[in-house]
Amino acid sequence: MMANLFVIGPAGSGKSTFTAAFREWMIKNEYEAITVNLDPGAESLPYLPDIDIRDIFDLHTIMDEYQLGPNGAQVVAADMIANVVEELKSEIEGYESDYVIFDTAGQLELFAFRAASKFIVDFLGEERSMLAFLFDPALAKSPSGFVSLLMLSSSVYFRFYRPYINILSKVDILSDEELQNIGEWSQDWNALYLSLLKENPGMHKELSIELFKALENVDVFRTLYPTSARMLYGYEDIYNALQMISAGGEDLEKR
Ligand SMILES: Nc1nc2c(ncn2[C@@H]2O[C@H](COP(=O)(O)OP(=O)(O)O)[C@@H](O)[C@H]2O)c(=O)[nH]1
Ligand SMILES: [Mg+2]
Repeated sequence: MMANLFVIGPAGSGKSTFTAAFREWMIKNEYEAITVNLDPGAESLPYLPDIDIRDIFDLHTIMDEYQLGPNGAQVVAADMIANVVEELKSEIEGYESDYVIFDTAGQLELFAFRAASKFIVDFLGEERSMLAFLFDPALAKSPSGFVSLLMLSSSVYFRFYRPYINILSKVDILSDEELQNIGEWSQDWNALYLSLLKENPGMHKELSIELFKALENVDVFRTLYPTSARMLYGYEDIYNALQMISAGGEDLEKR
């Protein structure tokens, strides 16, 4: 059984650090996992990727070749990954690893909202691909930020239409109270609705309860898995959740 996990989230939400920490947790627990860096613009990474898109092409060459600045080059690079998926796929297959963790481009929209990415996910194994969407505490700790992340996470789901889990990163920087609030909002639309009104009392005019009920109907209120890379905390629950999704509850064989 093989699984592909695509790590997605806003810039700075902790994707690369999550990739490093989850890999480390897996190896420690004697599971096989490899990492793939899909961010051609990564300056430095907190792990040594087994497979690295930067070995195939790099941003500076694209900037020179197409006369683009760094932002334009990032967009071109995001699309260019689609041209090298066969190469990526055979490299990945060479590892025969159960788990493949993909770290995606710093800016979420470069991965989530470019046509190439859906193709890449499907080509690399539609049936075995899952998404992990990271919630950055800096945004998630306010009700309005939390709602934004929920919607962004479901946009990504609609884009790829693969099973996904929501992950709260960097919980070591949150107070107990903040953590508790976030936990409630993630499960209970009414708690979120009330907190949002408290934050922006004027909002009651526009904010319809129907919106929240509709969000609940598309299953956005779900477990938000707390993690901290700094404390190597939370990865077992994530692993178990992914196993439930990918193998119908089966445990991976130990090496
Ligand atoms: N305190 C703390 N900081 C973290 C954690 N995970 C990531 N960070 C920091 O958050 C920043 C962004 O992380 P990075 O993985 O580069 O985010 P990316 O842009 O989504 O890949 C870096 O400064 C990380 O050191 C964590 O669990 N705890
Ligand atoms: Mg990164």
